[in-house]
Amino acid sequence: MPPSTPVVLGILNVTPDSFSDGGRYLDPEAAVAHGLALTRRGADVVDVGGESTRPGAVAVDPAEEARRVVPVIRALVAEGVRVSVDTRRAAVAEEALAAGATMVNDVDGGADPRMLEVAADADVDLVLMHSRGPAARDGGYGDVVADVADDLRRRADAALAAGVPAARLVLDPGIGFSKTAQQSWRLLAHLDALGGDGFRLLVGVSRKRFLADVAPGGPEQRDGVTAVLSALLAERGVWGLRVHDVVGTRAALEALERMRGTA
Ligand code: PMM
Repeated sequence: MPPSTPVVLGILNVTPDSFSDGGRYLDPEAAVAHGLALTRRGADVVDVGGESTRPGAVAVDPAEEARRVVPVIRALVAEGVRVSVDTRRAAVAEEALAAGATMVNDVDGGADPRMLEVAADADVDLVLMHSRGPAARDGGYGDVVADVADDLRRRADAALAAGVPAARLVLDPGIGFSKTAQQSWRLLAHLDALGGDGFRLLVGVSRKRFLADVAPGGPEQRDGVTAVLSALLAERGVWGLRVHDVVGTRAALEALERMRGTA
């Protein structure tokens, strides 16, 4: 049987400085409108973040991060939208969950000492993303695939020990985070090495700089290759895709279904 169609997470950055949509949705009304638009276009989940992870971004105070995301999450949940909160702070995750989010997406892989406990207590899905520090830098790997697999396994073990059930865990290789373009491509080529323990995988390639190798131009010129990768990642059995252009990814997934003869 072919793998099932991945869950599509639409990206909503309520930040002044994210690399492709920074500043567009800092106003709560604009953010909610975009979250609803992402849902109409076919996002299964809207992933709301209040802190940019771009290289050189200024760290945001958790109170400010919560102030950005909580009203937006509350409004989207009231409209029936499934919301994930993209945060590395347990305090922000707690407030987001109280506002109705049902998934925590942590780009620090549960490094905040309280994060794993917060996710376990709330009994929600927890995405543990891999990173060894700043974006687009070499993280000092021996073999990037083996090292990322080991790091993720350790983070997953910590989450299991903190009481997060295996069925609630999602692992993410953190494409572009402390990885050169070449390392990001290598991880995509060897994703099977990461899903070996049976955990679900989420992958975020959308508009990232490593794609400039194959799609020259600005971030939005990378939507085409993002959609192509969405279909290829679906073929590899990836559980979730985190994207800006939901329309392109939906079209790619639909085309894949038809190629498989299942649509
Ligand atoms: N990438 C970004 C932010 N959050 N979360 C997960 N789980 N995986 C990712 O690859 C990821 C993420 C950076 O991209 P953005 O600035 O466009 O949100």
